[in-house]
Amino acid sequence: MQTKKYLITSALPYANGPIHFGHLVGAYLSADVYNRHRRLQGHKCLFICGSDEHGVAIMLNAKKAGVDYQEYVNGWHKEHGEVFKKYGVDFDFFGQTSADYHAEETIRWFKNLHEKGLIGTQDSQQLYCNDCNNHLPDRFVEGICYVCDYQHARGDECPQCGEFIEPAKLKEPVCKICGSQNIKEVSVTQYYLLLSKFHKEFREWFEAKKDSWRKTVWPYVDSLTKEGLHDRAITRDLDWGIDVPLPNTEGKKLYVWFDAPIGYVSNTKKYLEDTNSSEHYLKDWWQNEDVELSHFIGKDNIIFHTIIFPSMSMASGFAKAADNVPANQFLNLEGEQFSKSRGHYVDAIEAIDEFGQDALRYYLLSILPETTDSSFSWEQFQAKVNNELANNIGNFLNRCLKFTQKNWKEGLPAEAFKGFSTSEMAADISEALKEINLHLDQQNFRKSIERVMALGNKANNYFSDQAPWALIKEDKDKAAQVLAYSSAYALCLGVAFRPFLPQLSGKILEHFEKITSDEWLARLYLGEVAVLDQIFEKGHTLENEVKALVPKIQDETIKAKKEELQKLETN
Ligand code: B3M
Ligand code: ZN
Repeated sequence: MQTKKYLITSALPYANGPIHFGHLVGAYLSADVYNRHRRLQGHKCLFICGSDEHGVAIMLNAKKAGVDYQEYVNGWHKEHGEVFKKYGVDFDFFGQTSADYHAEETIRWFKNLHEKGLIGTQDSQQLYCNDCNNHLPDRFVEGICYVCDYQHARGDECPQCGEFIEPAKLKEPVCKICGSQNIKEVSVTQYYLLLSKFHKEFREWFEAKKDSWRKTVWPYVDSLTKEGLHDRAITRDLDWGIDVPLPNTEGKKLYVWFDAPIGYVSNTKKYLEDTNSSEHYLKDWWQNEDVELSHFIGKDNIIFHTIIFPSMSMASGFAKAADNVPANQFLNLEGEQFSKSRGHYVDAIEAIDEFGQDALRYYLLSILPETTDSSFSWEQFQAKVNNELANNIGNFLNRCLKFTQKNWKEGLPAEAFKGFSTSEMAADISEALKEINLHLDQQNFRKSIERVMALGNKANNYFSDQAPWALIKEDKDKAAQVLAYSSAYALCLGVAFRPFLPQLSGKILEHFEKITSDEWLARLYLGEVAVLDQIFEKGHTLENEVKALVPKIQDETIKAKKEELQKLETN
């Protein structure tokens, strides 16, 4: 197979609060699976993320917490890094947008676009608090929405009707910094990204994506951009953020959404430097047309990743525009939106410490909101983990490995494996592995994990149908063959699980460590079952102790989880 390069990004999480399941399924788990998958196929990948550390929401929360901005974002950056590690989301680099290297890269982009005439000034009416003397952009002000009358519309958008808000039009505005209603309108000059000038180039690029992008993404962006592109204010009067790199702009910072996506690029640069790579972040990656670039995001980030950042990239020439933007829909919790403030919320760290990576990755991947919103439910979590992962996969592996170890201490002989690689069963496995590859190539994650589970189901049925525990009493050689075939099946399952459940896969593959090589496993991953002949050439002995691979979740545990959630909600 021809090797390619893949640049994979996950939305930079705001360093502003805990990561929950909604985030994990939105932008991180599928990206991680895709990254592992492309590497297993032998391609060269970079998986880049980092904390998004500017913006008004962060400033408000840091003020509330009584710590300075840098200390505040550093705290969340550290915690998020730990969460990703626990969930096995294995970025090559997880940087910070408050770092100097990021400001440096962002300034290069700003200056370039400014020189090209794609950034210019416009005057607009903004709000200013007379009591605390702050400009009130974005979330610094709340008021009644002039479209739908919602009470808590913000200075940037109305969370109820989704309207893009002109702050000066908000009814009864309140300062979110000091609570004052003593607010005046001021005329302010800001810098704008003049996207309206880039419409033609944008559409040329965008229209070519029609057939390859998700049906939840392309038509939406199409409707937003058919007629024209809106110019966007990209500066704010704030004291936290990257300084506007032009004379006479004191007190002005770049808007968080201008610098955040550039974080993908700056973090790549920093990563290559830190690892003493001979590669150049632009020439070898971001400007390299042979690289496939995918942005993994939740649906609320579509506009910036499909319109604004691609336009900035193409106009500056600093980066290629995305090849794919596999945006996910939302995940709810027991049918309702996650909400930390209402207590409708699950602590992702507590959950993984209690249930482990395999159970949570499995369940979250199986309910990935790829085409429609989906919902996390504790009961369904238990049912899926117990019935599918434990009873089906875990049960098969346990039975197969334990039975082998007990009855063939000296190992299964080579003859017992003869014929497997050319059997119908092996052909079936090969087909499944190839299909899994294809689904993953196309970023269809739910279909791919369903296919792995179907493979596991077949293995379990084969084992039950052959009933080796009875067979061994009549014909030990025949029983040896059943166990050899089952072991080969187990190895294939271990390989199939690699991108999805790296821990479970590792525990399976450990039992075959002595007889497999990376190259053989890589070929098997692609569906080349002939390699099994080489792997089992001398038979197979299980040397390590066989432990239960997938623990079941007890009813009481789930009951406790549901009660905990209710308690939090009523508090
Ligand atoms: N931080 C929004 C979010 O976390 C934003 C993404 C930036 S990606 C460049 O939902
Ligand atoms: Zn105020």
